[in-house]
Parts: sequence; C-alpha cells; structure tokens
Amino acid sequence: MTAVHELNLDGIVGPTHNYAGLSRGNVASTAHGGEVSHPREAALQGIAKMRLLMSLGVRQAVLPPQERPNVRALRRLGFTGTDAQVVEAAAQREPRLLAACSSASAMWAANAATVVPSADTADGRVHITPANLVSTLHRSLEAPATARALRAVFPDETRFAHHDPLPATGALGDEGAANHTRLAASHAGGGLHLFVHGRRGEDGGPRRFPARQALEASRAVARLSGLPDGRVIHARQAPEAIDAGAFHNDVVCVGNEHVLLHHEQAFADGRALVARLRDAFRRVAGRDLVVVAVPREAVTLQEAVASYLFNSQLVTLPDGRMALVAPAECREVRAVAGFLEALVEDPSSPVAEVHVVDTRQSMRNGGGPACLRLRCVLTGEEAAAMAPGVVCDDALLDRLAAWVDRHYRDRLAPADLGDPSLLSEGRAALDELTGILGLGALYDFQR
Ligand code: SUG
Repeated sequence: MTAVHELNLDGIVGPTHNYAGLSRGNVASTAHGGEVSHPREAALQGIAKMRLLMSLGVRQAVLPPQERPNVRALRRLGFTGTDAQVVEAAAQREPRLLAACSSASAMWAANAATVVPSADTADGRVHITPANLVSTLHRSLEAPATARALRAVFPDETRFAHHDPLPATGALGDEGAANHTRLAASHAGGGLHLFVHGRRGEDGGPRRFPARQALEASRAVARLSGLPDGRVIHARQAPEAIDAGAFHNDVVCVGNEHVLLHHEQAFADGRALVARLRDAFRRVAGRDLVVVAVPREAVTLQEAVASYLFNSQLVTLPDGRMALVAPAECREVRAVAGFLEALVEDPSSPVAEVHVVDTRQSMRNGGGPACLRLRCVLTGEEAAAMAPGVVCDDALLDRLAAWVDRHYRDRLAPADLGDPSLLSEGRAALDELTGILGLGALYDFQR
C-alpha cells in the first residue's frame, strides 16, 4: 500500500448555500448577489462531480460543511438572547453581517489549507496549514472550524503535521491551496512548489480589486511546511489578472505532475517565471516541465474568468494520461470551447481528454470544479491513516445524496437567512452527517 496518489478532499456544499455578493473582486459573486440559490441542487452537483472524478480513477474524500448561521460569531458581534433571537435581531439590524455569518463558503476546499506531501518535507510528514482567509469577513470565520475538521480527517500526528492558521491580519493574508501548485515528475516523485501572491505586505497590488495573498504569508507557509528553498518558487500574480477577476491564481492557472497550464497574463513577468520554473523543475524532477501558455489572442482574461477554464481539475488517469475536468461554462464561451477542442486533438498536447461537469450553483459564487477540492498527494499508508468514514465509495456518495435530499431546501432567497429554522434544520442535518462520516462530535452544538 505504498502507491502515491492524488486524493481530492471536496467540500460538501452546506445547507445555507446562498448568493450574498460578499466577495469584491470575484465577479460572479458580485453579479449574482441577491439571487435565489438552490442549496439541494448545489450539493448534488458537488456529489456528481465526485462521482465523475472517481469514474476517472481519482480517489475522493469529503470535508463536512461548517455550522451556519454562525451564532457564535454573531454573539461576538454583540447579539444576545436565544440562538433564534440572535439570528432574528441580526436579520433586522445587520443583514450584511448575518449574510457573512451564514455563508456556506467552506465548500471551496481549495481555500481550506495548503497541503504539502511527505516526499517534500524535512520530517517526512504531510504538512497542513489552514488558511486564515482574512481578506473577507465571511471567509475569515472558517479557519478555526476548518482546522478542527482537518485534524479529524487526518488524526495521526505521526504522519500529518497540523499547523495553526497564520495570524489573522491583512499583512499575512493566506488563501490556501488556491495559490499553490505542486509540480513533480509524477505524484510519487519529489515536488517543486509554486506559491503565488498578489501583493507584498500591505502595498503594491492591483488598482481595481484587492489582492488577497501576501508574499509574506506564502513564505511562512513554505517554512512551516519544512520545504527546502530549492523546492520553492514564489511568483507574483499579474495585477491585470486580479483586476479582471482572478482573485485566486487557480482562476488563471492549473498544474498537475509535469504539466503547467496557464493564461499568458496570469503572472507578473510571466516569461521570466516560466524560465525559472523550467530550470528548477529540471533540477528537482530530472525531466522537462511541459508548459501550455494560453495566449490572449486565443482566450482573453475576461473569457478565462467567465468560463473558469483554468479552474478545471487536471488529473492523471490510471494509464498515465491526463484529463481535464472543466466547468460546463467552458462549452458556452466560444473561444474556450474552441481552445479545448484543439487541445485534445493536438497529438503533442499533454491533455488527452476533457470532461465537462455542471457546478453552476457554485460557479455563480465564483467557485469552479477546482475550488471545490483540496488536493492531497498521499502514500497508501497515509491514505489508510485517514478517518475512514470520509473516504468515498459509491455507497457513501449514495448515502450523502439521500441525506441532502432529506435535509436541504430547494431554494433560498436572501430574506430566508433571517429564518431561525434554518439553524435548527442545519443542526439536524450536520448531526446526522457526523454519524454518516463517523467523525464524532465535530460541531460546537454537539459538545
Ligand atoms: O472566496 N466566493 C468564494 C469563491 C472561492 C473560489 N475559490 C477558488 N478560486 N479557489 C470567494 O470569493 C462568494 C460568497 C457570496 O458572495 O455569497 C464567495 O465567497
């Protein structure tokens, strides 16, 4: 059981999935703020995506949703009384704060943490650093519960090193694996780690939208993970990419093993970066890096952001070829559809297959297929040391789909967030879920 493989930990979409327009710089979140959402459909789309990945031979596990609305956070903001009174008062007096405290944003597991495989770390353990997500209020509330959930999923401290999230300040803004790509000759080989930031400390950065990831945060995560300098490259996101709506690097770039697919305008000084990556990769992996840089003439940044082409999952198939699991929107943006057709037809292309997946409910909040998963490269022994109940097979996905059908609302309008029964419905659902996943008393309300 030593075979090293990729396992995707997908966030289960929570029962309060809604469109509150909370993320400035995320154009989908802003465009769809105030619309009616469909939590049941959203969660089932996530489960269907996991089924597709499993049919491609990729292993899959789940990360449970967080409790929302977050009554503890509302109490910290001065609301008092019973839990129902807290929610009702917040709905009346601070509906924006209630929306932030009700977001199901923990579903985007690519932002949960940075995970560094044991082959690359000084102590031979997998290193896990939960992201502080301080750039937005609603996401900053995730970190403590994410840290707790990851410890429950990877309980064996002899194999998994859990770090605390970085201090919660803008100067150390960290958004997790969405700005981190591991490149390697194969999953089993030693890796080169590309960390991408949008700014240095508080200065610099784009003009229109905020840059979320700080260089100092990326450096700290690399240090905490025990990565030697020779395995790390820090790169700056191009301000124009952020200003076009690429609030995370995984909106303009995806890598897998020895392949890096990126938009030509993803990075500041992109050509020099690619040259550095090629050099370092040859040294670390002993082979050439395959780089597919998509030029603006083929796909503009706006088309990349509208389609989430680069938020596809690039995965290795059991026979060693690669497949791209792309959001359905890629079929609807003509330039992107044409690019993907040419990519699979080109015999020299590293991508053999494209599969499209419907993640529209999540996409309307700016979260594509890759946002919904946290990639973990694990040895067989490490995978076997995970909490067994979260690792997916068809039977678990069937049970989860039935659980969603039983507990989730069909629709949620912004005004529904003030309905205190959403809290009791959510607790009933999560209480049953921890039983299904065998995670014990994970939530405050269970303790
Ligand atoms: O942080 N959207 C998320 C989307 C995260 C996508 N993740 C990656 N690219 N890896 C965000 O902006 C919107 C919530 C709302 O508006 O209701 C939101 O949080």
